[in-house]
Amino acid sequence: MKMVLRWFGEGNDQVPLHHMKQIPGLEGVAWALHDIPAGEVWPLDKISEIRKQADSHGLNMDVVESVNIHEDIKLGLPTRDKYIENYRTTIKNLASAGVKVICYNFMPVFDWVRTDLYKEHEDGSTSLFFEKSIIENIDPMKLVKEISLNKNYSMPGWEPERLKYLTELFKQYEGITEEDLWDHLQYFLEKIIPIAAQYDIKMAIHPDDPPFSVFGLPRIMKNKADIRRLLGLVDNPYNGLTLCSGSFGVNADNNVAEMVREFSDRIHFAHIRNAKTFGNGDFIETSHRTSDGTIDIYEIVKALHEEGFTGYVRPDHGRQIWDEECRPGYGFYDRGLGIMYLWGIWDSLVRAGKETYHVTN
Ligand code: DNO
Ligand code: MN
Repeated sequence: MKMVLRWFGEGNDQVPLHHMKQIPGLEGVAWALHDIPAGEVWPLDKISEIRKQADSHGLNMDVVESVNIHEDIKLGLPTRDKYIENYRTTIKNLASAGVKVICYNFMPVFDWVRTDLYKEHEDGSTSLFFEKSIIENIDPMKLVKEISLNKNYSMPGWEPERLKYLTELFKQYEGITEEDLWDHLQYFLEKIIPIAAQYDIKMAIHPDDPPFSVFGLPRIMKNKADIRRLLGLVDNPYNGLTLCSGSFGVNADNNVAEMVREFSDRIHFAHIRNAKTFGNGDFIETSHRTSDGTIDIYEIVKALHEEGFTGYVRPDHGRQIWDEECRPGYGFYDRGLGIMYLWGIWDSLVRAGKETYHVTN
């Protein structure tokens, strides 16, 4: 596996690249042009600027996370063709900088959703927390108002500049079913995958986080059956998956290690993180260690190893520890610890494999 770390860009990330480079075995960054609005073309000069920054620190920029999809594409509006054309141009531009994988998601309106960004653990660390009953009882429009008053909420999708569009967006999604969303995803992929294949960039959809509907919005990337359907929409290796253990794994019916075994040849990128579930839909993100959460990280890494996985991996969200100032979910210290845990499992599997080989041969 090739280890990368999410990087929000110079001036936008609290961690300088030279610190990232000090993490053992880190090969690259999963980056994005966060200032380019969804739907617009990513310009070549900005991409080559990233190339220079990454190169000068000996890191690759093979993985982009994410090129976000304009809502008109998810909604299936006539204007989608223009945005899809822009997406195709962005793919070509990214190919010229050597990008290999594009992670994206097809979640309406929001990316990940949580109810507390700083939930305290017994040891004083904090992490992202999801309380299902709160989400079920929230009137999203009321929340929009509250956030507009106290501009202090930093979850993806709820950015202050986006609040004024949220009311309208919710209206637009009224009557859009999961089947509609599938049709819109198929339409998108049929236009995108041929160009991705031509330019040798693998598309890797990220699952819904959490893997169930929120605020009555349709969500279609929640479990094994959904992945099978996705891969069949356009049956081409360039149409693949970002296997996010923490997104799928908070539904106890999703056995993430089994998913790895079934879909390994179409997993282009893996996000690995743990969470502790409480059986009622609530969950809290924990350290990566298997015994700290409910998701069997050891089994997932073992499955990747046994499948001969050579794709990209990153530790996903981490806790906020050691009083670090960072964006929620993206503490450097805990993600660094996470990487070392993943390497620990991986290296011992590699070693055990070699030793077995010596014994039997
Ligand atoms: C959480 C993160 C996501 C991811 C996007 C990709 O699990 O990995 O926010 O970056 O969904 O589009
Ligand atoms: Mn993820």
